[in-house]
Amino acid sequence: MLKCISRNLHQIKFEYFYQLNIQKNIYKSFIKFYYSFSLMESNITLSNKEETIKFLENNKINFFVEDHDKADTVQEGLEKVKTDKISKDEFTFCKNLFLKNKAGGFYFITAHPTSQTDFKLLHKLFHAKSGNIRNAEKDQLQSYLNVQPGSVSPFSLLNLKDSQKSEVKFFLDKAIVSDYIAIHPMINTSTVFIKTDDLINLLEKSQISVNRLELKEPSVVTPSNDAASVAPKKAEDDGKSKLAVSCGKNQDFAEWYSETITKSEMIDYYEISGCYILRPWSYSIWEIIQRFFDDKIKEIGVENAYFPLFVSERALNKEKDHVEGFSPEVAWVTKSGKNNLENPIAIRPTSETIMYPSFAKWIRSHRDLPVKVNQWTNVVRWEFKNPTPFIRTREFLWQEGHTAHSTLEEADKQVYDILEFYRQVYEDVLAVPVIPGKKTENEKFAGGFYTTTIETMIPTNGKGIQCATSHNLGQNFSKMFEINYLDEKQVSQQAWQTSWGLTTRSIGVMVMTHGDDQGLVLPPRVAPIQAIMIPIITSKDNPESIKNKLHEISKGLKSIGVRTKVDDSDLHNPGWKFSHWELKGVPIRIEFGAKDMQKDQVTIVCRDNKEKFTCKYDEINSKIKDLLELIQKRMYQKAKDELNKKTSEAFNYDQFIKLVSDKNMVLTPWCNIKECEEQVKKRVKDAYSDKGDDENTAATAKTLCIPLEQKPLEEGSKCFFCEKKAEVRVFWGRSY
Ligand code: 86X
Repeated sequence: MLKCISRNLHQIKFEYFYQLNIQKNIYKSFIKFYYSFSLMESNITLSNKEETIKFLENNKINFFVEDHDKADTVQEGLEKVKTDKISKDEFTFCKNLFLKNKAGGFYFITAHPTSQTDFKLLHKLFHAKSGNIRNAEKDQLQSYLNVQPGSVSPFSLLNLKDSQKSEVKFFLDKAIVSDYIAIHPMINTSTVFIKTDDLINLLEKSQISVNRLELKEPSVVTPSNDAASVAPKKAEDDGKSKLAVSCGKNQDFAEWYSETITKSEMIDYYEISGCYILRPWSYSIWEIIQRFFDDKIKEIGVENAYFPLFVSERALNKEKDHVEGFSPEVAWVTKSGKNNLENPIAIRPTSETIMYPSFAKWIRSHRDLPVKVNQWTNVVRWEFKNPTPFIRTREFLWQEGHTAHSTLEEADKQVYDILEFYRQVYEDVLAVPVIPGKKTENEKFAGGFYTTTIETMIPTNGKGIQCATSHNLGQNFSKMFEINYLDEKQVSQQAWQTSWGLTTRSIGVMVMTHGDDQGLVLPPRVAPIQAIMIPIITSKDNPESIKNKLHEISKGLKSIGVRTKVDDSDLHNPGWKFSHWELKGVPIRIEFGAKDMQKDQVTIVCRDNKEKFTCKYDEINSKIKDLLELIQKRMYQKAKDELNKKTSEAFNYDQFIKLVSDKNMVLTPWCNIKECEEQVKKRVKDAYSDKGDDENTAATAKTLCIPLEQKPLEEGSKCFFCEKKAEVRVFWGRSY
């Protein structure tokens, strides 16, 4: 009953929100009146830029046009579309989506480039069942909008025939508030800057209603307002329903992940898209990772420091290759209070350009080398792809290490020492198997000489994921920043540099690797609580004697370094507590009641494989200590077996695409040529988009790494794709 009411309330809230979200534009009635005697001719056709411009001129619209290189994606558009006629914040370059629903209708959405437009959100906003909204087909783009993929813009809506107008609903993102809107005139080598109001008028005049849409989660249910705020009634307090994850990991992985990290109290959502709150349960995992890695790097002479959060435009742009391709992601501070800053300053996306001027000052002679500095900080990268907590977020925590050396060999050693520490963080601490390797030319950090990486794959969705990277920067940065030193012969030399980073993504990878249908499963080495102790008290028992004994056992365990907690609160019954701590992934549960007490024993349950057994008092300490190590190993082995099962070899494209589609990480003999990699990516992308398959359209294959350990290629091995001579074996995967 309670559940039922709460669900209905939720529904009402949802619908109310929905009505607020999608409001008919207020201009509508006014425009209707204003234009009632001048409704536009129906069935116009705009086929190209010239016709579009002519059309705007005929309608006496003020606008201007800028030509540019072809911009096939929003990202490219943001980089290439420029004007000096108005300032950056006076216009919005938009992303446009043409979608179809199962009922045969279409949605056209013009969104702010930073708004979320993932299918999960769209299904929620349009009350659609998962999978019912998809990208429209290429031939529908043609027959409805008369436009090629990549050039879709609201202008193409003017091509709708009268008979089609009722089939297509147009939505303009509420986040578009600028005076001007920047959209392609039927072709993406050119952009028209037009007043947003003028565009709305034009569309309305053509009998296309403009609905405004708020691209935001309709509601966020967190454990705090879902489960915990409802005082548990004993009868309902079975530890299921409100607390538990509502779907299986294999059923709907994205939903499973989102519920697992919120209900386990790792993450809370935040009102700014792409930013999340790390609650103590996840932050303390980060602290354990920090402690482990920090100790390791200090052993090889790295020192911690802290550099400022801000970077000037001049410094940021000093090394071209470094910023190239990244610039749309840089977040800028442009104001203080109401006043514009004379020189806007960027928030660090990474700190090469912040640290290296200091390196240049500090390094004079070969005796000053090596310099090895690390900092634990936050960074901001304003990503446009779908954010996912831990995995891809706009602000994240990391360590970034930067070193300078007098020889290339010393820099090489530094790069690989760090890579080995990263492997240990993942394999030994997080129990996640990884593959150390080198990035291909395409995938390496452009500002550097070569990039090493550890990679893994999430077996549930088959996506490859970069876990951490360690770069040899060569002398690129030392040239630009003049990091020079005098060698033994007093000759000026340029330093050799490295940089390396590990982020809070590691927590997300760990959750995805080990979690199960009941929620988190934490490897003992990172579990904030390793053994949760729950008293089982019935009305006949003396609660104090049971609780006291548990506290005594807990104290003993603490004294040998086990992280324990006695959950003796009276608020919840044991069943609720079991589910709660299971969901939070605590590796060991110790149950203790009157029956156990009579036999001088406790009952132990393992989170990972659900095994249950008893243990006598005097054996508890050694048993728990061993068990934690056993669970750690068992979890690693299980993850490793699953990864192996989904790792295969392919020797031609047909084998390759089958395996990639079947969520495998694929090792192939390869020519190691840049263009070949690009062609593979394109062919895979086309193969999926032809299918119009939602789940797969986002998936493209890319190289993960050239593994450091690989068996030698056989005589005469050919590249699996272009059939030139194979030079290496490379791992491919679907990409995040
Ligand atoms: C690349 C390189 C490197 C130190 C690491 O991978 C480890 C730690 N840095 C990071 N990278 C950028 O250089 C970059 C630059 C800008 Cl301006 C940006 F907006 C985003 C970036 N993302 C990654």
